[in-house]
Amino acid sequence: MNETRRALIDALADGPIDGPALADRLDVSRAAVWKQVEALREAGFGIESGDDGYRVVEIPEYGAEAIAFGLEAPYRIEYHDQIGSTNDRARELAETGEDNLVVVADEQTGSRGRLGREWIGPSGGVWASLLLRPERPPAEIPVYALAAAVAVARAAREAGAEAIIKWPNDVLLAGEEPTQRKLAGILTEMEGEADRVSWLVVGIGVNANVDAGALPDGATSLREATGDVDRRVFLQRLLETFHDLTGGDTDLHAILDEWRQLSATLGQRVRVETPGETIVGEAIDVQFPGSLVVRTDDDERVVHTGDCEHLRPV
Ligand code: BT5
Repeated sequence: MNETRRALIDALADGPIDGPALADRLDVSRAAVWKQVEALREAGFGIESGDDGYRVVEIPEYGAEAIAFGLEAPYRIEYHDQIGSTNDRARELAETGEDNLVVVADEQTGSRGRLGREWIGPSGGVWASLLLRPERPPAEIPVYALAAAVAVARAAREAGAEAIIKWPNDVLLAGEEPTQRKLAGILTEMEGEADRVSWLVVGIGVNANVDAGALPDGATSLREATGDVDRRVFLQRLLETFHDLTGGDTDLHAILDEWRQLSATLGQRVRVETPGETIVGEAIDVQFPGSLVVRTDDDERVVHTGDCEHLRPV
């Protein structure tokens, strides 16, 4: 989507506006405004022109323009009906210098989980990868994944689903264990030097309007929990929360408190498989930038990375 299109969408989202005012605001000719309005109509928008100017009366269900319409976060959207992996596409765009961009797809045919695992991404999900260039050291990056989990959980709760977070950043739907099932996963990838990130891709996969039968065992979807959601609104809320938590000079430490409030891991007995060992104990806290503090029989351990399983109390 080009700059003029995005500016037009932003202007129309603010309310009715007439052609001359639009031409002024977009700094283009009235003919160019008309052409862009026609393009939006072709993209599925209902736009009436009345006495007070152009007015949007219908927004398409999903797609780049629909997601951008009314979005209160500074991201551009690239949309695909089908793609291999939104993370792969975002990484490709990172090489071209892009920033503050979100790659969104309806369906993924080659999406990835962590550690080379497969992610199933059928049509109807919310599959999105944010490409960012935060001016932060790489050591702080894990907290971005926590922020993404908070953003997903909040959007899911707004949609009526009782979402909780399992360390580090799986979003589950609450229920009696072991029936807590996975609603969403997050995969962050980055490139940088010791003291500065070059690019960061935050890949977010939410099983939204998807049949549970299309997902692996242990997975669930918003369709199963609450019925279908408006993916446009869901993704907008998610992106807005993520931006509130991480944008500009925000204090990233504040993310931890938000995470604690939504986490189902704290206070639980857990087994964490780290690359080197297995740690069993009670999860007592999370520490910046996202490490889990586990009290074992012998001492307290700070775990930076691993797969976590909630255990029944002994
Ligand atoms: C994750 O990995 O949970 C991170 C998933 C990130 C997916 C997003 S979608 C947009 C972006 N583009 C990508 O290519 N990826 C990101 P992990 O914790 O490793 O969990 C992977 C495991 O979850 C798999 O081994 C399966 O057991 C299970 N799984 C696969 N697809 C699933 C799904 N749709 N819902 C729930 N669980 C799933």
